[in-house]
Amino acid sequence: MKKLFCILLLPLFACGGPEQSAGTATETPDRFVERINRELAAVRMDQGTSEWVFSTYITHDTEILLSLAEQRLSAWHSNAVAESLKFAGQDMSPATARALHLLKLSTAAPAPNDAAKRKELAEITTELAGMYGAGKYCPDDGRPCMALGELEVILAKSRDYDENLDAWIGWRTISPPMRDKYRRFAQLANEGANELGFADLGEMWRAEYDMSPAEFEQEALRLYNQVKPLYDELHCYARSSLARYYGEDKVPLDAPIPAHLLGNMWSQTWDNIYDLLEPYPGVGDVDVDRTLAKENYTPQQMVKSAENFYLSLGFESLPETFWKRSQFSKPADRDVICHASAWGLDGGNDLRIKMCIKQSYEELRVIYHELGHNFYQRAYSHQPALFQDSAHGGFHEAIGDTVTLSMTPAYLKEVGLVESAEDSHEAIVNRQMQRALEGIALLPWAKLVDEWRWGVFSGAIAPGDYNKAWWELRTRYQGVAAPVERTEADFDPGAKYHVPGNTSYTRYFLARILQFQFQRALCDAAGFDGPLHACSVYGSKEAGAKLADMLEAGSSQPWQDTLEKLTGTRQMDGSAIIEYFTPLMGWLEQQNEGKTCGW
Ligand code: X8Z
Ligand code: ZN
Repeated sequence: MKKLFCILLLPLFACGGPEQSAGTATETPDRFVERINRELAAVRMDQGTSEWVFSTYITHDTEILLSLAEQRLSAWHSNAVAESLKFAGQDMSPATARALHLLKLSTAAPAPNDAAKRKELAEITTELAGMYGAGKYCPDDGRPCMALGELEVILAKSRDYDENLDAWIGWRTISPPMRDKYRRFAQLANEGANELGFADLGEMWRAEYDMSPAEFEQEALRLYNQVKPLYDELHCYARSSLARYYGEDKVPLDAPIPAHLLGNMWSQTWDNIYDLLEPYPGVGDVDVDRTLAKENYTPQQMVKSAENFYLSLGFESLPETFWKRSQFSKPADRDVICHASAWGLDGGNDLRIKMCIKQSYEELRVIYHELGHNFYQRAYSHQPALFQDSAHGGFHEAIGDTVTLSMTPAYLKEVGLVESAEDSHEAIVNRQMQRALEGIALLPWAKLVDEWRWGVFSGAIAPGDYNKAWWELRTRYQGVAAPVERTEADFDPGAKYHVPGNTSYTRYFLARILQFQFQRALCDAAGFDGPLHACSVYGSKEAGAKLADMLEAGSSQPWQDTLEKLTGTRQMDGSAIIEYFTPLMGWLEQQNEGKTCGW
């Protein structure tokens, strides 16, 4: 299946599943789609449960079991698509035509219709996912090996240039062995995409937006140009603050920022270095970490806090099985894929999250994010299997992100996560800075990850230039630079989950724009009257009903229809994010006046 919510989903299911029956010569398009929906539910169980076991217990054997399930899935998919071709040009309802279109797109790694290649592709994708999940940095100076979680803590908390550098370089020792496998993966998946009628896998990924792939590429660029001024201001301010702290020899004022100093392994979010960038030191209480530590929140309590938010909107409690089957903590005795994900197994009846929760505000927000996926999965569970998905990938990612916008100081105080909810201008600017370091910092990164993959899949980026092209994009978009020389002996894209995990990334870029549009609409529904940044829809049944309405549609209609129903517009649009950050932007422009910005 298509990779949705950070779930390593590959092609569909298998030949010979229990529910599978051959089509008849007289089968109508409607009947065919009904049958495919039935089969799909069964094949998803097979693949999904195998993937869950693998992801929560990475071993040689679970890797084999997952790879076999992926092969069954892709065989089923190839077969189903081939069968669907007999209806080409026939009269059918728009819903049936849409279902056939979605069937074709329902895999993130289409396998060629050939048993040996299917096997090779499934083995490579499973192996890559396992390499990332089990990846560790083992220093050669006698220190113990470190997993990603530990290295991330160093980057988040250490303010020592060299200590950060060691963690940053260390994590990237896991990915060079992925390079050749990734090259072969691209070859095989491209061949699969060709068989489905696409020029390459990138074009296939861009075909899921109810517009042509070329139009979508332009659309993404249009949106990026709309929000880029926000990032440029933030970058300028962050660079000068870092230069003050580390010295201009380490952080030159006219060059990209060294990538290991922004508090995050990929420089994708910068809120961990808020302490270095706080506009008005000590004003307002934004320190949720302190409360979590003081009250020693358990992972379960953190998840409950997130669930409570959704319940306040009128959603039903998560099922008992969610609490029994989810993985909240990193098991001590085995390798798992810690990267957070939300699962809607059994057609959305068996909801779970898989995380290695740490006691921090950052992680609390990830939990709110993941539950957004789960509530979406449950809301569309009544749809036929081919429509059990979000309106487009960005919608799935945007639900929990929208909810986090309601985590205003007033909300955090109400639920006891901060002590005071000051709303002076200074406190607002501080609070907005914290949010921008998360939401605005992500924008260029979220744009570039797939630009790199689109280039790889189309051949515009040759295997011999994988790393060079990666760093060109990172510098062009993010204005960051590798702190040490990188060469083609490295494979830095592989050190980010979504590349070996083959999850498309444009969804996060779109979500970061949509979440503000959604929030504006929900705040209107809640009857909120005030600046967007101050709105929390916590407790609003009206906002909840509007949200639920959108979620229930799943992917049954073009996303433009779904967006219009919630927001009144058919276009994704950056004006809400710009409106939201107005106070901070005014402040940043003042701070940056007279500075040399850009890189
Ligand atoms: O992968 C995720 C989620 C899982 S769907 C935790 N995100 C991206 C990332 O971590 O790189 C959320 C924001 C961006
Ligand atoms: Zn997500």
